[in-house]
Amino acid sequence: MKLGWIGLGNMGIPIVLNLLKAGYEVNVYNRTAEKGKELVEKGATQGKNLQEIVESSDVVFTMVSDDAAVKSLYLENNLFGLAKEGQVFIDMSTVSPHTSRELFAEAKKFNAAFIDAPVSGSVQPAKDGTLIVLAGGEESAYQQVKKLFEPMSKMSIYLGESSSGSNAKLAINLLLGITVQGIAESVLFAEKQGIKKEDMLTIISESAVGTAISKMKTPSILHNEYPAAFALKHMAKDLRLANETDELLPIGASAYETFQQALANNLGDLDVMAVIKQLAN
Ligand code: NA7
Repeated sequence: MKLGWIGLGNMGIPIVLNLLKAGYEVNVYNRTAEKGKELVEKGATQGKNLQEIVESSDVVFTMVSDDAAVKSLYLENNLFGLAKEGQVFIDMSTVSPHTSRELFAEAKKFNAAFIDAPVSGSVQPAKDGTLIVLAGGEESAYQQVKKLFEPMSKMSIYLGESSSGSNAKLAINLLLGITVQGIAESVLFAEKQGIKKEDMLTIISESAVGTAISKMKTPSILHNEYPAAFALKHMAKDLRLANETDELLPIGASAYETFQQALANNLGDLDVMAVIKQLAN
């Protein structure tokens, strides 16, 4: 199966590397072409334009930043208009469920299939091939392509009609945002009561509410350094998309507010855990 891949950001590059390692032929494209260099060295081909990607591929993946980027690809550049009968397009970007449904309907007009398949997991799981793929769309299309998710993930899950993947992604990242804010609040509260950060972080990680995330973020909090593993701006985006559904419950609504404030305070390019800087203010 020949694959086309559009979008070589922090997530796209390691995922394509895993597809290449698994033996797939991948033709890549990125708005900023230089980012394809490493992949070409590892065996990918690089398409000159979007048309070349769609025409040379059986299945086309997109993984770009947000709704505007996805719409620019699919609608302004009319990707589906270039499609072969029955061609499958998989969007792995995190976008609003509304956008996923809009693109599903657009694909239908051109007899193409569209799957929303965002992932749970950031750059390290992308490198390790241990993402979780959350898929929505027609089940027959999912069955046709689900093997392609194996090199990049520990599991893929078909969740139902179009936008189910996007909805599940917002739900899991809602929990991530709440959890990260919760860790920050616990540490800051404890500190105010005279408990050392390192002691509190040990207690959290060893307790019943200790999670992979609390262990993973402990060094950052201790050193007060937040290089982005998952950028705060992406979390702020995901919480904004969840908020746009008007269905956030109290803690989620509060996390939404906190992350928007952190974004306004220029913390967006730091790691999601830098929300602690916002709360410490
Ligand atoms: P990055 O590292 O910020 O990369 C974003 C990618 O999206 C990058 O390839 C960009 O191309 C591309 N992009 C952004 N806007 C456009 C437009 N308008 N047209 C075409 N391509 C565009 O994001 P991640 O890889 O970390 O994340 C990808 C998704 O997964 C995102 O939805 C996250 O929330 C989860 P560039 O290199 O700037 O030319």
